[in-house]
Amino acid sequence: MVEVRGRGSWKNPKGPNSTIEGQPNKPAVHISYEDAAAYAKWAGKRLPTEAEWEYAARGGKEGTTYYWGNELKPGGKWVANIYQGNFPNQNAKEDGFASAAPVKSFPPNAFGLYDMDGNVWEWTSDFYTPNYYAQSPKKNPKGPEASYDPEEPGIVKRVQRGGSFLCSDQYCIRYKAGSRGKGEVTSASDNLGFRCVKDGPGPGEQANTQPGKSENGNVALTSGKKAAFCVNPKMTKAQMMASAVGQK
Ligand SMILES: [Ca+2]
Repeated sequence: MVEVRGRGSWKNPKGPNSTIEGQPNKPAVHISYEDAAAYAKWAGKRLPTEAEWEYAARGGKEGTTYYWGNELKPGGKWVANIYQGNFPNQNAKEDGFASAAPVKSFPPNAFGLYDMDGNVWEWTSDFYTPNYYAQSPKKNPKGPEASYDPEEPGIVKRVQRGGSFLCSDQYCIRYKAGSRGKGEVTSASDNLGFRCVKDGPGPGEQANTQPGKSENGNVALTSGKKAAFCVNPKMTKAQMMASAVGQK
């Protein structure tokens, strides 16, 4: 990652001479918040709030160490793409992947959502502040009105969630439930992507599809939630390429 910083793009993730050909199912990366939000709007969707993301990641679980449960390796198996070994020089890739894995390489959660944890970080729509949730609205909080990072005041940042293939127990451990990241809105990296949500019918509103499904097949969070997350985890390189040529 380090050697291509500042030169990669979603079409050239490892530098100007690299390509995404042959790897359409890997998550699209090197995309800033502004570009991710613009893509979501173009697609008739939006980025999730941090609270929506958290709800989706839990998949109905409460208070577990990891979103998938309390054991790092349930049944002795890795269930998310993170970093094993001596960080950052000795990637043991016990989970099978040294960098981003194709989407759906690991089991979905109880909501049918893939890769909420690990693989690549995901932008959310919330502005970043360190303590918003100490006093946030209890119902459907949408983030603070503006960002404030005491470490870099004046830099506009949004919240990132989920951790990535670079998260290690020797480093950020951001695959733990509740972990948060942050990023300046024009920044991008090869371990950062996004996923979209689409508003659906709320409680008491008539659904035009079968319960639990939105019109495009996404799984609704619950009958009481409006946002529906894409079952297809994270925007893939193939989807981004289709967008680039004007297709949905
Ligand atoms: Ca890995």
